[in-house]
Amino acid sequence: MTLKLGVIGTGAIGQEHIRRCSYVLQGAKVVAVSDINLKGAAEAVKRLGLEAEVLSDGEQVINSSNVDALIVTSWDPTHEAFVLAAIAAGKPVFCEKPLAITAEGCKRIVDAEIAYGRRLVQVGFMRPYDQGYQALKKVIDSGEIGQPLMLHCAHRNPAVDESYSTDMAITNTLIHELSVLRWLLNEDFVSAQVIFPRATAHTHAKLRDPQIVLLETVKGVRIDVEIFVNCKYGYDIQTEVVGESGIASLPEPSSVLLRSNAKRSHNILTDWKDRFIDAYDTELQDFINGVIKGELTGPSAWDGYAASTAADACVKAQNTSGPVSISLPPRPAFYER
Ligand code: NAD
Ligand code: NAI
Ligand code: ISE
Repeated sequence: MTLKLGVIGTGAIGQEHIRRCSYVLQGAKVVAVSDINLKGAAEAVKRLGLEAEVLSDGEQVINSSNVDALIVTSWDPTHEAFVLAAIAAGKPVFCEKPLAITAEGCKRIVDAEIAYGRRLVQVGFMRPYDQGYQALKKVIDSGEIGQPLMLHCAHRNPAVDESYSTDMAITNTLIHELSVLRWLLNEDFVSAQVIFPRATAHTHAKLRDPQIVLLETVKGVRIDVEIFVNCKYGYDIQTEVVGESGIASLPEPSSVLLRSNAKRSHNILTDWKDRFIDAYDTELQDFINGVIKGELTGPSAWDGYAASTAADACVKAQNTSGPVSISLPPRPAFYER
């Protein structure tokens, strides 16, 4: 069976996901796309050599009788409505992070999916599919460094444009850590605090950059995450886990050690597309296989809701001096793995 996909949002990651579904992965083809920038969508279809219809809006893609499943890669504030419409149409949907801008929005999706009676939603949290994160989790779970006590993390992007605002450092960027660290430690967060160091001269009026987010988990693990989205030098993701008897760090992407011009050096990546390229392939193949088998097992709407519950607290903490508590209701049996 070839799964017929509709893609809503043909920007940076939309085009990347279309390319991988069309030329890298097995079992699917893109048959329809849409974007509020219709010209951009038409150009993307041409550039990527697709035989896909360009429809005038996302609703048309969702309700097209030719489309079996959806990929939502439009801007963050549009995700919730498209996912709810996909559930209403009874179609599986892979939605880029965040599932919705607020926990309230994610909860509406969780409620709609439970009412539908079967999992239809996978969220684009790709880091659990990354071999580096998998190796780090294996070390933690083996007990080799004892119980995790503290984590030091960094999420650095070279630059963002003027549409990126202070709250997006949480809802658009930190959301990856809010999700992957729950998975890595197998526990939820109880509080968040945000600290603003001296601002970089490379930021703009709407963005306080960098930020430090301090998180606490149910078992008392303390986590600091530096978010620095105009760091200039590269795209750099760091996670160091300090345990009772040792320290485990996320592996660096492999790169040749160069001795030249009186220096020893490694290249640093500059683009998120390259840093997790294999993980994006694996997460989407998992989605395609899951839809064909009728059983989705990747990051769920509940995972999207849990991450956004913590994100809500972080956004509140950006405007509060002390910690803000985080409270997640028990996971419904529907989402037990
Ligand atoms: P982008 O701005 O390059 O692309 C977004 C596209 O969506 C644009 O082409 C825009 O015209 C279109 N769009 C906006 N509203 C729309 C609507 N209502 N209907 C149809 N199309 C619409 O952004 P991007 O970098 O591709 O990011 C897209 C999404 O992917 C975001 O939600 C982002 O958070 C997510 N993302 C995730 C990762 C990751 O590492 N998982 C990386 C990049 C982006
Ligand atoms: P982008 O701005 O390049 O693309 C977004 C596209 O969505 C644009 O083409 C825009 O015109 C379109 N769009 C916006 N609203 C729309 C609507 N209502 N209907 C149809 N199209 C609409 O952004 P980018 O970087 O591709 O990000 C898209 C999404 O992917 C975001 O939600 C982002 O958070 C997520 N993302 C995830 C990444 C990951 O690592 N998982 C990496 C980059 C982005
Ligand atoms: C982008 O949307 C992503 O998801 C990238 O993975 C992240 O590093 C970046 O900060 C976001 O803007």
